[in-house]
Amino acid sequence: MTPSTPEPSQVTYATCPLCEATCGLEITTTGRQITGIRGDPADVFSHGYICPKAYSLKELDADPDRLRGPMLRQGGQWRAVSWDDAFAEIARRLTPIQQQYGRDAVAVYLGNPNVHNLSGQLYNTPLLRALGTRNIYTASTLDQMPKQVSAGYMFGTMLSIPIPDVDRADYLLILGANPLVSNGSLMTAPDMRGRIRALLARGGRVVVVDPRRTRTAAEASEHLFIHPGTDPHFLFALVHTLFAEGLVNPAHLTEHLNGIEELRALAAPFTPEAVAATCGITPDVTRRIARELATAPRAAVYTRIGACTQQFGTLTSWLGDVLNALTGNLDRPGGALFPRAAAGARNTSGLPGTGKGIRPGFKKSRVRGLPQIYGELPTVCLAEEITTPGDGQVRALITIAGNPALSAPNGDRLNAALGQLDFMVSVDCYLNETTRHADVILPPPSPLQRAHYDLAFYQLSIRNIAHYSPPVFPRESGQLDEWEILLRLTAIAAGQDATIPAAVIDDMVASQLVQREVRTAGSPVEGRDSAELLAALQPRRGPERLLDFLLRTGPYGDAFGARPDGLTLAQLEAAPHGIDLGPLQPRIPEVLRTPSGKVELAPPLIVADVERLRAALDHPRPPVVLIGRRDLRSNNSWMHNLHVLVKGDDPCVLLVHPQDAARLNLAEGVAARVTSAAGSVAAPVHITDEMMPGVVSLPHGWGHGVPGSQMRIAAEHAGVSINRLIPDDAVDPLSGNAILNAIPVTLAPVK
Ligand SMILES: Nc1nc2c(c(=O)[nH]1)N[C@H]1C(S)=C(S)[C@@H](COP(=O)(O)OP(=O)(O)OC[C@H]3O[C@@H](n4cnc5c(=O)[nH]c(N)nc54)[C@H](O)[C@@H]3O)O[C@H]1N2
Ligand SMILES: Nc1nc2c(c(=O)[nH]1)N[C@H]1C(S)=C(S)[C@@H](COP(=O)(O)OP(=O)(O)OC[C@H]3O[C@@H](n4cnc5c(=O)[nH]c(N)nc54)[C@H](O)[C@@H]3O)O[C@H]1N2
Ligand code: SF4
Ligand SMILES: [Mo]
Repeated sequence: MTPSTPEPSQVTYATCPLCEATCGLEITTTGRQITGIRGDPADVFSHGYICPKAYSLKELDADPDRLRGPMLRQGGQWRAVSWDDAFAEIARRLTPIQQQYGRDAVAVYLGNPNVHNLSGQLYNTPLLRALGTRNIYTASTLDQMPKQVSAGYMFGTMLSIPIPDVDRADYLLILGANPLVSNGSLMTAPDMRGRIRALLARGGRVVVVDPRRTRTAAEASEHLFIHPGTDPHFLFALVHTLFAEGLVNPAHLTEHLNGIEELRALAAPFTPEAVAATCGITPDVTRRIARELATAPRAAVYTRIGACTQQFGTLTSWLGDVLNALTGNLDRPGGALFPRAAAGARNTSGLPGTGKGIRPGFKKSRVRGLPQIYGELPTVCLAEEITTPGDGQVRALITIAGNPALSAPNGDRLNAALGQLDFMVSVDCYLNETTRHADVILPPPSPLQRAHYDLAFYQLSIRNIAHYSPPVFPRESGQLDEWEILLRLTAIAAGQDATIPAAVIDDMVASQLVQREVRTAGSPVEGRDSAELLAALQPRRGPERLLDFLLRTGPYGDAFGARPDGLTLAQLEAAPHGIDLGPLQPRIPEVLRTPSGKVELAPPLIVADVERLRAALDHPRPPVVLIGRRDLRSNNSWMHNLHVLVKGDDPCVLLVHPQDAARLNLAEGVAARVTSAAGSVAAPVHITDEMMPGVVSLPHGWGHGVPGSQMRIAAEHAGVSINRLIPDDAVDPLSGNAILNAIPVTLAPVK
């Protein structure tokens, strides 16, 4: 035997793509083996911070259940096929459906990991255009759509979302978020625990409003229980108090605001006394919080998913920013500011200070008539669009990085609907609860085999950051990158030859992007020759070419020579720990894209919904309501096949307050039957006074082990799906967003 020379070990710096925090990782490898994953201490943003999910990337990469090649289902059996055969089959089945029933017959569902993936960010749009369907559904209407709508009306683009300046604030009012567990959302901020501790150490205060005493609440200066779904009443009472006590002081913003006097009138009915019983917060506490917010030197109100996924999600999202404006904290350091992202932000493109604003969609969903918002229909409509016969019925579905079978309301109904499709394609790495219904599955490479740049999250970040990371491992030979999969689907969707190589369509996508930009008024390359710019991007291809273009035409970019020291992708490649572009800076009025060029504090469609809110003050409260929660070692529905994350205590338990448990005869560790208008599940009870009495909680993303799925470890830790309990008949009307919290339920011990 000859002694083998040990392979040299190598270090790659990568951005963790799993959540919004964008932590820098230092990944050590030997050949195709990962020998270490740790936080990158030199990362300009995360400084070495990571959470337990980062380690799971190794297991995710190695997971034998993760699909490595295309799969085709025939006669109830799955078999591995070549890429060409997979695309040929898709063309054979999809095109006739488009031809016979029209473009709307093909629906698309885009899931959350698309926003964590350069391919999804850059190449879903060409596919959607080629499909030409109005049946576009995404996880956004299960999540942040209300915030996008309120931001759009107030500031002019959907991602102009004011971000709390956590590192400089003296006071934070947090509603419906648990960033110590979720690691932050619509607030990219690695190590929120450290940042909150620093805020408290400099004498600041953090107040958390939540029906559950969460980890974030436990870390805060004060926690207020609130009845689920009543945040807008509480926030309106704060607005009311500011006006009543002469505490409204927009300061530097005054000349940039429209609608202050309208707000005063709108807030009139919402006195602290009027909302007290509804919210479960006493008038003296409400007044004190209003005064604290108004008098803190630098404060921010932050609302997140618990505040979005409720009956009045858009009003709640709006009121948070109204408070930021009325207290003069909007757009000032230490308050809530707009990031200035290096690439891809609408609020850095075109002419500054004014724009078209946003308008609600003209198109409506076929069955229920709910409005299309930002080109999307509400995901709660998907099942009925599949099952209701008639012109425009959905007959085929493409899911990309989504698991609506577990993540969307009324899971039983949606699962039945998915089973009824004529044809379904999933771009996905697992054979799971959703993709088991597919006819063809096209798997992307492992997250460690692709480059990364957080196009979305740097638009929502507490500092301006730019960080590109290359793949840790090369792809296996023959494996397509996800953008190549999407472009081959694009060709099929456009009715073209299924064998057209991705590179050909990629050239068209790049050329269209460049041509659009040179025609954009206010662009740093306005009027330039697009052929010259395309040549300057050589020899890059795929996401790197598009990203380089977005960076170079972005606010820090080199504008292809016009700003010689400006940013390029090459500079990011030379900075493996990222580039810090500094703290957030005031951007009003330049950031605005409203037709008036002002911040619209009282947008007409939002104002029109206030009467519904006032009427809700008189509604009786159900005895028990259900809310969701997140767990640190979990990520929505799809990382439960990784032993490192699921070992230990069962996270899928029903949290119940001791008083409720006693009243309803529920015992610790014993299953309770939870029943709602939509369905019924049984889950083990955990009794804890961290819940508000009358409120119970289940996490989402569980309910594995269903027939036909192939995730062995997840099946051993199946849990139950909360979304079997969540009705799909009601939405926040302004955003079409699902209502996932404050669901009336009854509880009974399982005999
Ligand atoms: N009741 C209740 N329901 C909820 C929520 C809640 O709080 N309560 N939260 C909602 C929220 S905020 C969200 S974002 C949604 C999430 O809802 P979804 O986006 O529908 O579901 P995920 O669980 O994120 O599933 C992601 C899917 O993408 C696949 N995947 C992972 N990485 C990749 C990749 O790189 N490429 C591709 N092509 N596929 C990949 C996974 O295998 C999985 O099938 O759930 C929502 N549902
Ligand atoms: N570990 C982990 N991290 C994640 C995810 C995950 O699944 N696991 N998912 C990622 C995704 S897709 C997202 S969108 C983000 C979400 O990030 P966050 O918004 O921080 O999400 P949660 O941790 O669910 O926190 C929501 C909080 O709202 C509370 N809540 C529920 N109903 C109400 C209500 O009516 N009013 C108020 N005031 N509070 C309410 C819940 O008790 C909970 O504490 O997290 C991301 N990060
Ligand atoms: S906090 Fe998010 S980005 Fe950071 S290591 Fe954990 S999963 Fe990755
Ligand atoms: Mo989400």
